[in-house]
Parts: sequence; structure tokens; C-alpha cells
Amino acid sequence: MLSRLIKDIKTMDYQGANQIAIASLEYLKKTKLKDFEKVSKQLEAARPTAVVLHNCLEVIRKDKSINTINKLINQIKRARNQIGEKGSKLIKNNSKIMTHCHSGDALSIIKEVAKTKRIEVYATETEPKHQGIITAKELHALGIKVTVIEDPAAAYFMKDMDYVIVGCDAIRKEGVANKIGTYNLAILAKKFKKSFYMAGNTLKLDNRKKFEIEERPVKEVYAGKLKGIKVRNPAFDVTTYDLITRVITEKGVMTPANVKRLLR
Ligand code: RUB
Repeated sequence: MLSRLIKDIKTMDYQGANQIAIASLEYLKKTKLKDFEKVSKQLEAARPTAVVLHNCLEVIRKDKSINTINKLINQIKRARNQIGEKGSKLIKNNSKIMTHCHSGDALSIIKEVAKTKRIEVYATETEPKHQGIITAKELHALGIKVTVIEDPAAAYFMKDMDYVIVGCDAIRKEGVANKIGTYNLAILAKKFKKSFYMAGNTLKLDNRKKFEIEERPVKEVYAGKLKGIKVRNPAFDVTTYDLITRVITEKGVMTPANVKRLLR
């Protein structure tokens, strides 16, 4: 049911740009052609910041077939493995990596590195929805050493890190959008002279004119009553290219200048 899927996307049963896109694409395979536009718009509006689903819909509009949808799903999955392979070459043995939130593309690199090198991962809890715990459990299940830290502890631990690796929701001219708090980590990485890597497939290249940072329910931030006090809960921020060491895509490890050339 569409309303159920949209609820699950909004409440983050499906989270991360790629997972949201894949769940939506799977639903569209079962959607009648005449309902395609209406359903697509509703799915896209559920989490408007990430661009993967939008870019997939643009492709599907040119050829509304199950074959096209399947190709896109496979492209996302294949790219994840390629990002893992390409990104893992950047990471040295015996290193400490900080990550944020839960990104399949970023974790693909970490998991690939861990096959041959000794690493230790610091996962920020990721306020307010704790996606960092999903990350920590996933890595722990693979036998990867992982420590959970509170988001505000990032500065405390940054001096001990070798790299920060995070995902992307939208790769734009002005910078790269990812989970709120990513920008903080990038500023810290710069201060402590650590490499800051953002991982994402090329379906995350974002040429949209209208770009919206999703603002989520305020009760996720503070569940109590605050009379007359405003609470805000943006879900993403945009990290500027001066803070990004490399963007790791399935097509290669790119400098900020290379990435910007791919955007209109
Ligand atoms: C998730 C998040 C992820 C990106 C990339 O935010 O910001 O880093 O979406 O994920 P949320 P992936 O939990 O609010 O969806 O690499 O899996 O596409």
C-alpha cells in the first residue's frame, strides 16, 4: 500500500538515499502506468532532499518499463560495490575511521577495507534518530571493531582519527548534502588535518534548481512541551567543497574540482 510505504519512508524504516530509492522503485514496478506520475510525486515528496529517487524517475519517464526500473536498482547496487573497491584503496592498515549516520555507500568502503586491513571505526550516534547505532551493529556483526560516540564528542576524538568517511544525499554545485552534523565533522576534520571522504554514486549528482533541506518533526529533538520556544530539526546539511578531500563514486575517486565539472 502506498500510504504504508510513505509512512515507512518518513519514519525512516527505510533510510539512506539509496534504500529510499530502491524501496520506491520496487513499489513503482507494481504501479499502473496511469498512476505513475501521481505515485512518483508522492514518493519523492516523502524525503525531498536526497536526489537518487528524483534522478531515477527522470530516467523512467523516458521509458516506463520494469526493465528500466530493474536496471536502475542494479546500477545502485553495483555502484555500491564499486565504491567499496575504489574507496578501500585510500585507507591504510591500522587506521581509525569516523563515520556518521548510516550510509550504505560509506559502509561499503569500510567493509571492503576490513577484509584485508585492521581498522577501528568510531560511529557517531547521530542525533536525533540514532542511525549511527544501525551502523555500529552492522559493522560489529561483521567482526569490525566499532565504538559509538555521542555527536558532540566528535571534536574530542577527532585527533585520534585517520579518516572521516560519510555518505551523500545530493552532490551539488554548492557542496554535498548529507545527514545533519556532517558539516560539523568536515570542519573538525579540516582543523585536525584529517582526510574527509564523502561516498556516493553518480545518481546522487544533483542539478535540481529547487533544493529543499527536509525539516523533520520537532518532537524528534525534544519531546516535552516548550511554550513559546521554537524548535527546529533540519535533517541534512551541505558540506562545502573546501572541506572535502575526495568524493568517492563508482566512476572513480574524484577531487572537488572533478565533481563540480560533472554538474550543470
Ligand atoms: C541518511 C544519510 C546517508 C545518505 C547516504 O540520512 O544521510 O548518509 O542518505 O546513504 P537518513 P546511502 O537516515 O535521514 O535517511 O549511502 O545508504 O545512500
